[in-house]
Amino acid sequence: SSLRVVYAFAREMHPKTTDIFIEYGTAGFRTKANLLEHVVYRMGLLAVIRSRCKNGRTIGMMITASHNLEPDNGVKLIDPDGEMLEQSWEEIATRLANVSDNDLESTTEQVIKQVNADMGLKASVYIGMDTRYTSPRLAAAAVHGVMALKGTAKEFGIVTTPMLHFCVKCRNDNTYGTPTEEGYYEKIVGAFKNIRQKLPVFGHYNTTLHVDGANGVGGKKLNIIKKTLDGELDLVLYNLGGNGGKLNLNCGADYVKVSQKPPVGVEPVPFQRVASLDGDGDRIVYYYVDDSNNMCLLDGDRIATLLASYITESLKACDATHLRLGLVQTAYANGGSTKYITEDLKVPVTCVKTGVKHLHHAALSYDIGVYFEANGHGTVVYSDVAKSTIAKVAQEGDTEQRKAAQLLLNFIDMTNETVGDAISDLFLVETVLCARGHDVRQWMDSYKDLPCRQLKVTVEDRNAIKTTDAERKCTSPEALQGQIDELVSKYNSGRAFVRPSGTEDIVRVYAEADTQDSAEKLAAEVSQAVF
Ligand code: NG1
Ligand code: ZN
Repeated sequence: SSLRVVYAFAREMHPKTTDIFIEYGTAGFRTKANLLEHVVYRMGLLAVIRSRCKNGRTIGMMITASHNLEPDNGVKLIDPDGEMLEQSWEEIATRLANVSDNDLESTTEQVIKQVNADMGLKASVYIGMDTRYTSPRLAAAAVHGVMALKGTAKEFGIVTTPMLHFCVKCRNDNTYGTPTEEGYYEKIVGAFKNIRQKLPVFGHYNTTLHVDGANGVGGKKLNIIKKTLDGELDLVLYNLGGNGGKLNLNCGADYVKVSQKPPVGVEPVPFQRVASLDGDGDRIVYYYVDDSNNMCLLDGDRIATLLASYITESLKACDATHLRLGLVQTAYANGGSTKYITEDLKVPVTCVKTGVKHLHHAALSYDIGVYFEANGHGTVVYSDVAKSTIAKVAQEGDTEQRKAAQLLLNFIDMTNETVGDAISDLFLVETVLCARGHDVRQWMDSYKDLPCRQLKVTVEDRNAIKTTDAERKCTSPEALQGQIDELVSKYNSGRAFVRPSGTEDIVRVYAEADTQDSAEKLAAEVSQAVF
């Protein structure tokens, strides 16, 4: 059959050169770039099968390893509504990625049967990549995979991960926008410009924003956007990938969040507002240094509370408080933020397992769901009921209500609801700070974070660690949770947990306590217990 030729081609062009088992984890497949070519080719095959299962709707494939260093790369699939690949397909992806070249043909046939794909249908796959030097080669393997099963591949070249999610969503639902990079700017940046016409700059808000681009794609795209802004926001960009700057090395959102240090390349100026993106533009954290050069981090928890409190106020102004707003966090959320959300904002909180797909899913159960990982990955999702309610107020409310509702509609347009998006989140944060006339200190004043520390521990088999209760409790090895409880009990406001990373071959340890010293000590002691 013609498929025979396809599999022979795969063996020749994209052979499996490693026996190392690879798993579709928290963020797709991610490992050293030179171990990925056959995996990406096979994901091209799978994307076509998935598209046919979805009646020919478009599927996305993003080549990126996000915040990992340059030698790594990865691939993840995007479902038709712009969401992460449905969880039940992760096992299928893992199976297809790991079979030998000889078994690729029979396994592919099995998968097609299992998912009941009609291979006579058309299939469409959108492919994007980050700035890594290994990405073009992998994107080519993706195209080969798609073509092998007679799907149509469209390459977007270098785009942020959220831009590709956006384009996939638009392609399958044209009410959401135009499925191009320009369409993305039009909707998101356009909404920001609209809002700025309605909100005068006042108070302590300053239109200058400094941004660390992690030497990745996000900074490059902001550089394009910067040229279209007209005083609404003055972007000063750093770490754009030139001058030998290395991707994510001592810069970017993950570095800033985990090390709690400013990135290289950005001069620390007291109380200057800085945003730091990650390598593929789906995460953002803010920070400033105070006059004693202390690092003050405004992380994902901080962004989530800012957005949730602003939307709550807007709903009041629209007289639409019956819409249920909720916030979704993970175990990494700072205890200080959770307390503030429940006790002061009086917004319900759900805690779920690490990984945006879990947060996104939980957020959908509210009329308006705000979700953020502490590391700065998150967004807001609005149900159809929420959107139509607000749209109705914008038409039929009294003058003040109409004004508030129109502003909120622009705010919704500015939101990339498909997935956490550093660029969209940046505009959301800037809008709230501007609306309130706030600077970074006033933003920071809303609540106090508990001092915390995250550590990585290398162990022989990280998957020996099993967890439950949204990863806050450890069930295996059996004695470990008892040891952690005992260590935690020695500290005021102590909390700690461990879990195997889904993206690196390590175990992550998190600890918080009433002082930085105690948090450091607790994290070190728990690491000892793991090791
Ligand atoms: P792992 O490596 O599973 O902890 C990390 C982040 C996740 C998520 C993914 C994907 C932490 C503690 N973990 O997952 O939140 O963003 O990467 O990028 O930040
Ligand atoms: Zn990322």
